[in-house]
Amino acid sequence: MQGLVIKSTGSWYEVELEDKSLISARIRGKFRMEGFKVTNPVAVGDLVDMEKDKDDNYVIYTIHPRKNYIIRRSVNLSKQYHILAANVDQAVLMVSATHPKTYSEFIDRFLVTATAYHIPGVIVINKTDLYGVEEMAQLKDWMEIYSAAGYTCVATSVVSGEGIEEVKALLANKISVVSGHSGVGKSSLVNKIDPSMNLKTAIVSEMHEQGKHTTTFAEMHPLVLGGYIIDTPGIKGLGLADMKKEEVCKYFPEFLKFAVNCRFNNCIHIKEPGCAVKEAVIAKQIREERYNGYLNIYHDDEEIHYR
Ligand SMILES: Nc1nc2c(ncn2[C@@H]2O[C@H](COP(=O)(O)OP(=O)(O)OP(=O)(O)O)[C@@H](O)[C@H]2O)c(=O)[nH]1
Ligand SMILES: [Mg+2]
Ligand SMILES: [Zn+2]
Repeated sequence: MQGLVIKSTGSWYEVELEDKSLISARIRGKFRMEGFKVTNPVAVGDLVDMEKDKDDNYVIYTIHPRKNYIIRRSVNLSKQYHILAANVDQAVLMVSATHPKTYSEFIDRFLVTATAYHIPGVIVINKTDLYGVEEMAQLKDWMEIYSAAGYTCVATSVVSGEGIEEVKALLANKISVVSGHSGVGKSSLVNKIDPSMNLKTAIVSEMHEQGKHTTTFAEMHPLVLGGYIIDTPGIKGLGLADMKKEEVCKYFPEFLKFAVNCRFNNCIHIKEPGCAVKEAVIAKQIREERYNGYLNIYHDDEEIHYR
């Protein structure tokens, strides 16, 4: 019997069967992940095979191969990892030009992480009803910059209804992780597209700030339009990706087609001679903001942990 794990408490898993009914299951035996130790072998988003034991309890005995997963260190600097979610179709970052303002640096970081996880990034720019001239210019810039980089962008307002149908279409029948700073309107947007969700606001997230030694378990909320929203208190910025400094440029998709023409094949587009990426920035084929975003991330060791 096959099912989709939609909630995990550590020892029990809530699994949705093909007929949409929910059951509780345990795991049997050891599940190993190659390369690193994990604190939770099964995560939300996992497709699993189960059978009933002699007491009629469901037992998970196989996890299907994952197309991707989001992990974080279970405790800062420890060697153990916690899998937050598996088989994610898209990582949606909700931002706003005001109340609160999201900084482009944060968006670039988020996209690097999502891209490194092989999860398509989507930017939802909310609260357009509050935008004046300056914020409208920011909105236009973001739309241009991130669309050109290959990411889907939508402008929305929970108040005016702008973009809501577009968001519905984006979320339908997909597993989406929704992130963004506190107050940008994540819960409001989700409640708007699916009033049955009735998501709590503000309070929840405060208790699970990043860096604390709490193990947070994600939960998938089924949408009436089909698909699921994963709202994980603790991964507002998708957590941290482990990568070498030199790898960061690989996760700026719009650099790649130019990078093949760099003189050195290990060019990281910082100060190498004959760098086609830097030439493309000068020729305005790559947005300067994105290149600067890259430099910021490259030179900053704080949020992304380098190996
Ligand atoms: N004007 C305006 N206000 C909005 C919009 N979307 C949300 N809000 C308001 O912004 C505030 C924060 O919204 P929430 O949905 O709680 O934000 P959140 O992203 O879920 O915040 P956390 O749960 O703390 O991470 C609420 O007062 C909402 O009513 C919008 O499009 N326009
Ligand atoms: Mg919320
Ligand atoms: Zn280069």
